[in-house]
Amino acid sequence: MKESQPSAIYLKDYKVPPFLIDKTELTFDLDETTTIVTSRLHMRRNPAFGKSTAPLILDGGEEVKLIGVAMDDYELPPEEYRISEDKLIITATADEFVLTCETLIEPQNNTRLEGLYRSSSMFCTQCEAEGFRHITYYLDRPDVMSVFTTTIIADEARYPVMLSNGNEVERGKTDEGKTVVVWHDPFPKPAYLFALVAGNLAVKNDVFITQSQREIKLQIFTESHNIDKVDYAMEALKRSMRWDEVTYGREYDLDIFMIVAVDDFNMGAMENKGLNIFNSSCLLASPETTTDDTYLRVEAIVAHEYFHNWSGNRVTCRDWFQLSLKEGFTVFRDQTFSADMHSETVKRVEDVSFLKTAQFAEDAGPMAHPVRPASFIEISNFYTLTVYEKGAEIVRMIHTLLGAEKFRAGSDLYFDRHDGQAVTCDDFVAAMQDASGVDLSQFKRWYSQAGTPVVTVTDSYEESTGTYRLIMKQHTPATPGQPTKLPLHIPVRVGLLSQQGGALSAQVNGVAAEDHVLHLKANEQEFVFTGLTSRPVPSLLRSFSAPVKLRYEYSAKDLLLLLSADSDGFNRWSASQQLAVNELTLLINQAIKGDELSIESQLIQGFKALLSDAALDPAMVALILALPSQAYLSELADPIYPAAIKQARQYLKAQLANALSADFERVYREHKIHGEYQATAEDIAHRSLKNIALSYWVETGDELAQQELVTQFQTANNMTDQFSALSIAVHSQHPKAAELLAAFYEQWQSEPLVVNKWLMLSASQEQENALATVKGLLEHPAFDLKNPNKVRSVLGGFGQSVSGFHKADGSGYQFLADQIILLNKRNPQIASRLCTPLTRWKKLQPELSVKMKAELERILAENLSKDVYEVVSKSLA
Ligand code: B3K
Ligand code: ZN
Repeated sequence: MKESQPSAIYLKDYKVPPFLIDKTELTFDLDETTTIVTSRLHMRRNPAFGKSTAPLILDGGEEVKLIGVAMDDYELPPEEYRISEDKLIITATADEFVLTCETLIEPQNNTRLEGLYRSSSMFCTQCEAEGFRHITYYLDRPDVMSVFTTTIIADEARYPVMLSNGNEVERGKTDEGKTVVVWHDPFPKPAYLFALVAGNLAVKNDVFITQSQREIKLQIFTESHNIDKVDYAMEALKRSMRWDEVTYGREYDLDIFMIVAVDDFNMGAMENKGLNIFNSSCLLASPETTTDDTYLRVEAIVAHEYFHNWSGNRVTCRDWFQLSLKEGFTVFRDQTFSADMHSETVKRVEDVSFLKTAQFAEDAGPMAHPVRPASFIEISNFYTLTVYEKGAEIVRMIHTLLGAEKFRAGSDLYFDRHDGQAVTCDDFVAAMQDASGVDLSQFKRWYSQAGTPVVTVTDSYEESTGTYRLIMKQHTPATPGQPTKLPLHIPVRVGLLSQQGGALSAQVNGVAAEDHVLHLKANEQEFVFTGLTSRPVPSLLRSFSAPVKLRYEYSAKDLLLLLSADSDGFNRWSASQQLAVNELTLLINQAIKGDELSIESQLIQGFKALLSDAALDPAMVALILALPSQAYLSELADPIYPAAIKQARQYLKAQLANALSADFERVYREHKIHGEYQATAEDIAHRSLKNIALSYWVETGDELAQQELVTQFQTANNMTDQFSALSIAVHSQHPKAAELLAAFYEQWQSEPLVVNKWLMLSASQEQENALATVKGLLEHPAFDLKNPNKVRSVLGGFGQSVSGFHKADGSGYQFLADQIILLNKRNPQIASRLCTPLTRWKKLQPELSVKMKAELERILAENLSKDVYEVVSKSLA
């Protein structure tokens, strides 16, 4: 452990910056080992700070070497400044001055992948949240917005492409024959949106004509061997640009928009102004190498980063506590975009399923925090599902409360009022409220209260008056630092069905409708429906109108009715999940007791009807057929018995497969697509149903099914079908699983993104020697500790292997802890992310819980980065 532990910073301590930087002029003399950065910062004291003689304190990184510093061209002697840890402190300054700093950095040795670093043979940057300070000394905070001019000097032969934000304004040569390129970005921006790329890159060009008839040059850059895989991303970009014009009235502002793909990247992508940088796994796509899921992910991330140009760049965050201002809103925007491009219901089911699995688990764990956190030690740890996904749910609820038209008026007001500013979540809500006249004062608590609210519903029906009553109670459990909670304003969308499944119109407060948004604001509240003639079945929380856990005692009969007849597609899925969860819970309890598993599954009847109804959307059928995941069942369980959950899922799947074997075989055959691969909603839907049907059919052990799987693997014309066949083989203990895994690697070894999928699948296998397998993968030529995608594939895959990760002797946890300790110094952000599975220790069955806790304690005894320290210490608190 370190002598002094890193300390937290608090939202309540926010102060405006004492200095502003109107203009930032940067020169990079690029070199792999030593790059010289010269900055000229046009600074002045901030009038909003009040009169002050406060010293100038610039943020830096411990590895940034200061060569010299001058104020208005007066070279400061060492006694006029000091460097304390990672800050450059200049005591005496004028009210307005130009500060020149010359610094030296070593991109080659930058393994954190923050600041300026090398990926393959190129230079690239990542500055959000606090990466810019690893390039040069600066006021590295989002409320300091500056106009950047960037000069790049490099050897043209190796770096013919040299890019930064904005427009290229000059190109020339130095006396030594190096190339000099100057970029100017007219839009003031915080340093976190700065970007630089240099490399020998291929480019795909295109154009987009905006709604006001401006021509925008579009460019996607990759290493040359990947340039044939960017067409889909380019089309997705154009669709996003058009959609933002139509849906939000937002037009692109610069004359050029560039995207660059890099292989070594800590996360998915980054919205730098005019120069987005992408993890190649989130940009490249081709039918042979990319699955349907990844196609959709590429489209969504291209859209997300593009949408940030308004929600993030033109209007940015005042401080990092407000991160959800841009992320929650932008996730909501990309979710709606994808829904518009494909199927609204399918998209909603996928998003909610993810939220309920992963964000709910975060909310129930030691890192639980509000969407607008009140404090943090390391901001990189707060790029969380809570800030992103729950943040998007908050914006969605505002949309529900205001209705589409007023929501648009609110977003127009927000963008107009705050263009060019760095603002807060309160400013966002104020714009929504001012434009709509809807009171959001209680609603705002969603930003500051952590934890998932539980809404418990009971009902009664009065035959004589045809009156139906719903009584709703809300309760938000305690979370770290927040023992008690206030009631939230929760929009609960409700419809009523007759016992035959027909939609009923009923009156609430004098308004008759088939669908009502109820405003739950008190801890307990009654809602009265009138005008009924018989007892209805309630369809509650339609479209998942609020991110809460809903408790209502549905009978299996009610759930089957909702599954077959609800007009709300989301709740049909939800009913099937609830049925499955109820049955799996019984089975899990049998498994924990060591009893023989047995159940009369009601799902058989429900699934049979689905499989025979040709009118249904195959994508929805596929989603309903997918049993609740190991991760979701773990979130619901307390304590978690991983092996019992796995056993219960396998048992139920086999029961369903055996009972409906002929239906699965038929559906598998009916949904085969003949012809060329297309990533359209329709084809994706057929493939998803076909492949889940295959997974059930294979589960029966039928030899014909096993043969079909091998044929699909060998003859598929697309990665979705080939990889589905392989995954099913691996997870169903198919006799040829090992052979197919080897063949797959052999076929795709020269495609790193496909190899990553292979690494993940190999690491996730359920087998006696799972731990030995994963250790072997770390030694495999395809593995590379420097590449975050590969680390995530192997260690993320391993986390899914119950027999490997949750090995009874704790050796799986020990292995993960070893990897975290190894990466802690090299790449703190990645190391910190890897801690997530260990943060669940308190909920694990007792024998495993102590072993997991011991590994966290072992990590805490190391000399830790802020990133890892924060997660591990909070987990043990
Ligand atoms: N804004 C970036 C995320 C940056 C993460 C920094 N640790 C990508 C995005 O959300 O669009
Ligand atoms: Zn984002």
